[in-house]
Amino acid sequence: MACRIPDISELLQTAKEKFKFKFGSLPNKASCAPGRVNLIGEHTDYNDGFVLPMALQMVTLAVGKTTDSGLCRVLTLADVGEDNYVEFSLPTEENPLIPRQLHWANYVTGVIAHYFGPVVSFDAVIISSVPFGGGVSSSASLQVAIYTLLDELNNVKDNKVSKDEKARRCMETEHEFIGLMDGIMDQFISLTAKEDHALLLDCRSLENKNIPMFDDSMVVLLINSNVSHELIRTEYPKRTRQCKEVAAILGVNSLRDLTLKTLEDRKNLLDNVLYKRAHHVVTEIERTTKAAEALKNTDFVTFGRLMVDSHISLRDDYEVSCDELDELVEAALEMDGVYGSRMTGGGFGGCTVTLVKRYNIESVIHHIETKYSKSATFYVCKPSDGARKIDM
Ligand code: GAF
Repeated sequence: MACRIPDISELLQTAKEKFKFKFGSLPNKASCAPGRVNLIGEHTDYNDGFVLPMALQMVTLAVGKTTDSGLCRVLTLADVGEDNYVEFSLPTEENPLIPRQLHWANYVTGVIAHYFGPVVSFDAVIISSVPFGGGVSSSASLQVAIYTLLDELNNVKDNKVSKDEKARRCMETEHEFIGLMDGIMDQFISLTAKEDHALLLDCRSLENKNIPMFDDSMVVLLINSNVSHELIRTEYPKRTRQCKEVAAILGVNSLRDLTLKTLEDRKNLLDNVLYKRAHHVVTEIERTTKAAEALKNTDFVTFGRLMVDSHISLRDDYEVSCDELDELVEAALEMDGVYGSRMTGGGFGGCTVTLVKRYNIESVIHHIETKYSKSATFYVCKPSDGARKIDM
C-alpha cells in the first residue's frame, strides 16, 4: 500500500506545539522546502550536464522566532540518530561558524554561514516528511528551508537575492560544511519547482524550463528500498574525482564538453573504469534532453525506455546501484502498465522512481511488495511547488 504523506498543516501544527514546549512561546514565522525525485539525468549535475527532477509533496518545514539572546537555538524533530538539539552563538569575524560534530546541525550552521546578509539570533524547530538517507534530498530541503526561514526572520523581500544565487549558496554549504562536492540539482529544484511540472535544468548555465506533467493517466511511483545511506560515506566523492580525472586527461573543462564520438576517438587514453564512468555521463546527458522532449510530447513510452537505459548505465558503467535497487527495478518492469523504472539520486541505496499507468498502480505496488526481499516504502508522488513561506 502507498504510504500517506502528512499535510503541511499537520507538520506545522506539530512544529508549533514543540516550539512552544521547548521555548515557551509560539513561533511567528515558518517556511518549507520540498525533497525531490530526479526523473532522469543522474550524476550529470557536477559534470555541467542536464537534469530533469521534480519536487515532492514531502517537505522540510521550519518554524522560528527572532530573539535578542545572541544565540541560535535549533531543535529538529527528524530522526537524526544523534542529539537533536543545538545551540550556538551568532557568527562574528573573529568567531565564524565552522562545521560541528552534529551532522544535521552542519546544514543549519552552514546555511547561516553562507546566508547573503547578517543573521539575527533566533529559535527554531525543524520537522520533515522527506525520508532521511533515502536519496530524495532530505539535506537540500533542510538547507533551503533554513535559508527561506532566515529570509522570513529578516523580513527580506522575495527578489533581493536570485534563486540561482540562493541555490549556489546552499550548494556551497554542502561543499564546505559537509565536504560533499555535489552538484546544484537538489538545491535548485527545491527552491524553484513549480506544481505539476518537472524541471529541465542546464547545470552549466542554470537555464531551465518547466515541463508540464498534468497527465492524469500516469503516476510517478517512488519506492524507498530502505537501504539508507549518507552520500559522503559512499563512493560518490570517488565518482566526482574520477570525472575530473577524465576531463583533465582529455583536456576538457567538464564531461559536458564531450560527445560520444569525441569520447570514443580518445578512448585509448583512458583505462576501462574511467572510460565507463565517462560513457555513463556522456550518454546520460543525451538521454536527459531526449527524455525532456518525450515528456513535453507526453510520450511516456519513449520516456520509460530512456529511464531503463539510464538505470542500466548507472548499474553497469557508473556502478552506483545496489542489489536492492536492481531488484526493485526488475520487479517493476515485470508488470503491465509500467513505462519505465530506475534508481534515482546518488545511489548506493535510497529510492527508485517508476512511471506507471494509473489504472494499474495498486497491482504494481502489490507485485513489487511480494517480490522485494526486504521491506520497501511506496509513495505516489505529485510534482509540487518549491520553497515557500507559510502563513501562520
Ligand atoms: C546527489 C547530489 F546531491 C546531486 O548533486 C546529484 O549529483 C545526485 O546525487 C546524482 O545525480 O543527490
